[in-house]
Amino acid sequence: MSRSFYVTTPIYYVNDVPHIGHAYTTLAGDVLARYRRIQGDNVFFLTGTDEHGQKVEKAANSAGETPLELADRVMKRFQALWEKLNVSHTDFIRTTQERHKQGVADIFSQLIKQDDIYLGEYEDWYCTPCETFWTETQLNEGKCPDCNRLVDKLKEESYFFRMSAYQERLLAHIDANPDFIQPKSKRNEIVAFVKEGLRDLSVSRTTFNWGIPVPGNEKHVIYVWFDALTNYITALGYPDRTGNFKTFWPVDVHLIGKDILRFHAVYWPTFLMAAGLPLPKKVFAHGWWTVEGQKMSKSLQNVVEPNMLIDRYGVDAVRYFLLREVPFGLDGDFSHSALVNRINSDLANDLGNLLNRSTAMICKYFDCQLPSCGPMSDLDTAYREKSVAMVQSVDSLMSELAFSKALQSIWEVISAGNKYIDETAPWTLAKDPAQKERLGTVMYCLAESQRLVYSLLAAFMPSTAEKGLCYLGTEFPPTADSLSWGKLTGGTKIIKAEALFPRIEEKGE
Ligand code: ME8
Repeated sequence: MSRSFYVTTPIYYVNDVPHIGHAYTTLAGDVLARYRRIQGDNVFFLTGTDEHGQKVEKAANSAGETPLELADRVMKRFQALWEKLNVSHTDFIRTTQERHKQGVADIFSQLIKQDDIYLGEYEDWYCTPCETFWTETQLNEGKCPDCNRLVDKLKEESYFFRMSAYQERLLAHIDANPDFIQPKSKRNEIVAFVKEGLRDLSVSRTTFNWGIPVPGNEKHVIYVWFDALTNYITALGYPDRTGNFKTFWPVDVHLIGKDILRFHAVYWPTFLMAAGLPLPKKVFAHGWWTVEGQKMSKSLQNVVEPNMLIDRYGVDAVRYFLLREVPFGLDGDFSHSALVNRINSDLANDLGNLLNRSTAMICKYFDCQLPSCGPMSDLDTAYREKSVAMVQSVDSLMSELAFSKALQSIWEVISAGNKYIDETAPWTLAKDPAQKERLGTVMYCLAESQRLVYSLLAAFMPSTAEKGLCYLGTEFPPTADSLSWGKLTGGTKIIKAEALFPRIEEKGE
């Protein structure tokens, strides 16, 4: 039976349109999902939209729409972008869907029943953009410590979740599961935060209506983060515990940005503990993108719109750039010139040229029929070993979510391929009929190594990989079985490749 693998992205707020930050997390999820599928896993890849809460209600009011009209409109923009980015999600959940609302109400009722949620009164500072309560001491000169905006004083009757009761269990869990929160620096931040003491958490609001009503007390709506986090199980059919829930829970990895780590590494696990459900295996917080050195923001008008990037540079160049440029987990900077540099050097020069040169030679010297592999020289063996080692190293790097390093290790083999051509000098071999078999072996090694390269790239750049594999006479998508040396057979029809990535002759902006 195949292994099951469940990966999620955050569900994005519909008060903002998608930008490269959202695209980044979703692409990371897609690459992981595609990679696990190649490995033969039964994959569930979830994304969606977070449609409740005061923030969405306010945005709808100022746009002159109902919150649901706003959600319907913006949700479609997310879906359209995921399609354009070639994202292969299994499901797209909206928090306004019945399946979700019922699941949230169910878990909330359960926690009320067992007294993990109780009715009390709240007085504290509230940051609406962040949908977060702060105590007086947490404020930064009277402002929200996360976004530095003004906060409001709120006093309201509220349901509370007994988060304080789970503090020690959470610390013990983090301690016993070193991989639970990643990267490590973030794990340390969370441990320090929890050790300072967890307060009970306000999990309902009475000051606005746009949310899921508290079962049995409709004056209250459920706190948007309680509502949103629960999507990860309602999408699997919870409270029904058969079917997808049984197959996929606990989740293998929640991919998130570092801005929402506390919700995923403190609130969510304690909700799950209270509900008697297993905790996520891993929560991975990636870094933050700035743009040309500045924070991306509407007011600076520097928000990078992914549709524009895709139209200008192509979907696979964008996918490659975002995952290659910055080690997953660190902050990074987006600039057009860096993107153009990557396209010209990594994609056009290294990757594209190697395929062009190799397929052109196979067509020229062997009439587009792949020759068989004859006896191998030391050069050939070294090239083969490097290619085989790449498959192993990508596998272990992917399990660490080290996307950029995985791409680097693929590119080492691409560079080795270009060097191999220079060292074996096929054009010289071609002049001597006695070297025909030797020439054939070199061509075989080039094709076979690149078959492995494109098979691994299928996770990162699916359409490029499909083209590459087609030129090499191989089927797409690749399978785990195809990830070993020697699968191409002599006589395979090779197609002379077109340029996969034409050079971009523009100055970066
Ligand atoms: O927080 N760099 O939704 P959201 C990198 N609805 N990633 C970025 C980014 C940037 N500059 N900007 C945004 C929410 N992101 C909640 C989540 S989950 C149960 C509820 C990405 O629309 C990153 O993944 O504000 C971040 O965590 C997410 O978008 C926040 O999206």
